[in-house]
Amino acid sequence: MTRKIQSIRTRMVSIPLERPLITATFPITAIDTVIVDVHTNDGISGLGWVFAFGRGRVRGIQSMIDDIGGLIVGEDAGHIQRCLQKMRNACTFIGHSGAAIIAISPLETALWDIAGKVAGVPLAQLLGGYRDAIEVYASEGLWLNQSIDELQVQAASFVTRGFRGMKMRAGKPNVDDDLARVAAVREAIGPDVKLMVDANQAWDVPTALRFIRNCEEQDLLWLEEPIYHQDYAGMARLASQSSTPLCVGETNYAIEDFRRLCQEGCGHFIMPDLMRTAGISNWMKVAHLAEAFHLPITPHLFMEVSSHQACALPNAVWQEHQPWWEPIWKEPVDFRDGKIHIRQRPGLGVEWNEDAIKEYLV
Ligand code: SMN
Ligand code: MG
Repeated sequence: MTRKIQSIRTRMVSIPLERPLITATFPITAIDTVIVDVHTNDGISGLGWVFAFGRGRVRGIQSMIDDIGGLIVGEDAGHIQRCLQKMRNACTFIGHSGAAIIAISPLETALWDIAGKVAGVPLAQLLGGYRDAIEVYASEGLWLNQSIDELQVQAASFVTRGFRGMKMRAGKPNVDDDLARVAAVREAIGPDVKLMVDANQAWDVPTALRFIRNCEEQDLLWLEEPIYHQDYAGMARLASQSSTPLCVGETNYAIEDFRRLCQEGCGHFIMPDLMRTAGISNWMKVAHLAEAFHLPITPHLFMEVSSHQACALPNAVWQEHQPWWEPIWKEPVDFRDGKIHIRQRPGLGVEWNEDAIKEYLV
């Protein structure tokens, strides 16, 4: 039976943060998000969302989603690859990265949600099924604008909440300050909790090497995006000299970019992002590509979707736990014992909290 895509609804919400966050490359004051619902002619609907920082930019992305989404109205909702190709082809002229690709992601994700509902199985199972829970690391804190005392208190609180890993940010003007902050967090959490550091592309190769040479005793699980994400040669040089594993990929878009990251030895962990891979299908291709290179993948953000993907993949490790969208869900993800457990519900298994959405609508 075919089921046609009948209509698409987009809404923009802005979820304010109690305290602005600082990363090495941009400040964050609110999570500006486009939420997307795709409806079929037999009453099944699927959802997706994307975000950026800055309402004007996000309004632009919403308008792209409205336009690109119009192209798949009338298509068979089960023809996900066909819809994806149609949407990508429509963007060839303006390019296969940035807002165009980001706009495709929630539409494609919603089609997978629909497919899961039609099959009556969780997305993790639809994608192949490997496990029912994935370990997560806390990522909602340890920002650059926190003092060392604040870092230590927050890091300890993550351990108390049951996290067995956490990620802190680096990229202070002086790299020795970063090293002191990492040492302070390690001291607060002890040797057994995994610690990751994200430099958000702030450094050049010599600065990254200075950090790497002096962080060895902190036993980091990975150092993320030490330098500019397109500097493949620099990443390969760093990776070959680094005693700390490197994690790369969250800012890359195309599967061809990921082929370079893998083939040229740019990192030890590959981190695909749901928005920048245009949704679930290409994200999974990146994960399978990494497997061919015997590299683990670790999902960037989007825990409500990517925990399903990770649970379908033998080479997935450590889902990022970032609860920015918790205020707009009816029910948060099932986080217990340091893991996200997949709920045995069809599709993504999440629903909007419409009352909350009304409150954040812009
Ligand atoms: C990150 C992603 C999105 C916004 C801020 C920080 C960071 C991460 O790179 O990996 O969580
Ligand atoms: Mg990152």
